[in-house]
Amino acid sequence: MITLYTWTTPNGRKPAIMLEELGWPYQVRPVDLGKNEQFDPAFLKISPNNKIPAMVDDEAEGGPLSLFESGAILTYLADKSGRLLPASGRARYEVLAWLHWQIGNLGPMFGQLGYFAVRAKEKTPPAIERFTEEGERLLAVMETRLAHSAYLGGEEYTIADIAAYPWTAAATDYLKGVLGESLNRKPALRRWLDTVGARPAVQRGMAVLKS
Ligand SMILES: N[C@@H](CCC(=O)N[C@@H](CS)C(=O)NCC(=O)O)C(=O)O
Repeated sequence: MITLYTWTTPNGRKPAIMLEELGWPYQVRPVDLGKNEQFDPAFLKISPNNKIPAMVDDEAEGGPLSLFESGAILTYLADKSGRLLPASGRARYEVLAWLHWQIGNLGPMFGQLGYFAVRAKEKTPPAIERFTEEGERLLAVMETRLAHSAYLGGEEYTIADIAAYPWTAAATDYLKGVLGESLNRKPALRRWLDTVGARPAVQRGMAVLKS
């Protein structure tokens, strides 16, 4: 059995979407970030960086495997299933490049933008400006890529799309006030959002822990 430790945030959605795509049974353990449960010592043993998502696979080769970092979890599940990531060659590295682009860019920048523009009680204009500019730049990077490629990692839907979807969808929702206009001027990106968002597994993964 796979246990997914997660919460209702974009990073937490990624492995839920992947597990829904695979159709594998898994149990969800909520880690309520609002109650600081990510700092619980028991959770720290699974996720030493105090962040969700994390995952334990009791049936991993060689014994139970505990993993943190969404990129590692997605890669592991893709390799274990043989799906949504080419097994070798150039196509694999192209997908991994876009997966790592999401982990190192889209997630952290949108996360900071969400904090400064939406969640922070005290507003800091230079920080909002800096992360809005960076957020718009990243949306433009996606638009350029998707104008020439059906999906982020290439012509097939892969874990690179799963990683980027929950964060990009935030620009239509939680971050709409700061990024919505910029997103509306990006037809290739809107087409990708509609295509990926129409997948039943994506809809189920996005709904995990939503009451
Ligand atoms: N690079 C990590 C980022 C994980 C992350 O930032 N998770 C956030 C939720 S979206 C979190 O757990 N925040 C809790 C905290 O910062 O205390 C990944 O991709 O898994």
